[in-house]
Amino acid sequence: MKKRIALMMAFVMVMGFTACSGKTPSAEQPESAPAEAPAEAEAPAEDTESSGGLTFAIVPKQAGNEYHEVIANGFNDACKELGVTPIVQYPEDTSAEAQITVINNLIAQKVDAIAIGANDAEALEGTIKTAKDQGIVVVTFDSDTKGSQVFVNQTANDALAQVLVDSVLDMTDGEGQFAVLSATSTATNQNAWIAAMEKLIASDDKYSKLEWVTTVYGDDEDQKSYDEAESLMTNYPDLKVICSPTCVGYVAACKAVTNAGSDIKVAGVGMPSWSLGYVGEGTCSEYMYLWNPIEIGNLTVYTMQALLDGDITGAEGETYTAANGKEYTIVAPDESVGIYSTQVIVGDPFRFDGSNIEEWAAKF
Ligand code: RAM
Repeated sequence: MKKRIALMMAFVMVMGFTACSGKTPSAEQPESAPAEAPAEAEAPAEDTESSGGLTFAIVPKQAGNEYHEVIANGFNDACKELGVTPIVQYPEDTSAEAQITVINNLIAQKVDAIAIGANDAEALEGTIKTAKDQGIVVVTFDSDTKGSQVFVNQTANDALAQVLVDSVLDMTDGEGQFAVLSATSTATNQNAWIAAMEKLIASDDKYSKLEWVTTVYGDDEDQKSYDEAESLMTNYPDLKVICSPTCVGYVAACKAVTNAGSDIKVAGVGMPSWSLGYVGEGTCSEYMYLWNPIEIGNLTVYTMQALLDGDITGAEGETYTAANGKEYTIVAPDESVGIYSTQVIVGDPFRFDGSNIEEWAAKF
């Protein structure tokens, strides 16, 4: 048992170091940035309160998915700006158990605050309670779980559901079959977005001719996601659109339909740097959406600091000025789609197409 724990400690430490030493994407505003560009990271004001000697840890969903590495880079940058020591520790796999192991190690290290991109909506609750009982601040980002003090949500669920469903409506020309290619079946964020899409489709007649044939799970693994996209093409010969609300699934679907020479269109959220060549006129995906993952990492740190400083408790309706100078309001949970924590929203979904994808691919 001791040996197993020592091995796991070694794993998370190595992963932590690897992530910390990763390249930091530039967050400078390009001169030609579109008017409604994803929010840019801004230099925070000097922190004078409680940053001395603090250690903040981040536990993303998985190693090897650059989306999470970019968030971790934003986390590291903001920690540096506040004079906080950052720790980035990836779980061994995408199970809740692997995250629990990492969180227990962080509790033992007596860190001051932990941010979790949760792989399960409920299974981490007991471990989070242990952390909070010891005075550790716990927030979630990217994907929520029960027990978090605040969920730093990349974008409002309804806003994302709206652009995803409208993309499907547009790419199917208003009617026909589409399928969703998700990440893991327990990912809170994926399930929240899927639930919000279902609610939206049921609420408006203009979506009544869309046929949602199935939802499949690529587990945010490149090959599995590609294989799932191929199976969709085989199993549903009349399929018009694959909608993937995960960066890994989105680009895998783009590759699968392009390699097959299929007419199927791909909608969803993607990383600009991965999606070059697949987004724009004449490709499988005229446009896609995302937000600025660097800012998720930044705001996660600022929110942890605000909780530690006592500026907020995490209650709905509280407002705070983050270290980037922007004011944020804590909004209600959305239990109807599986979000149990109060939320702070990073920004709106931003549309990437042939006109701007190259510019943003240089950043993330
Ligand atoms: C994937 C992950 C992540 C999600 C992004 C958009 O990389 O599933 O949780 O938020 O895509």
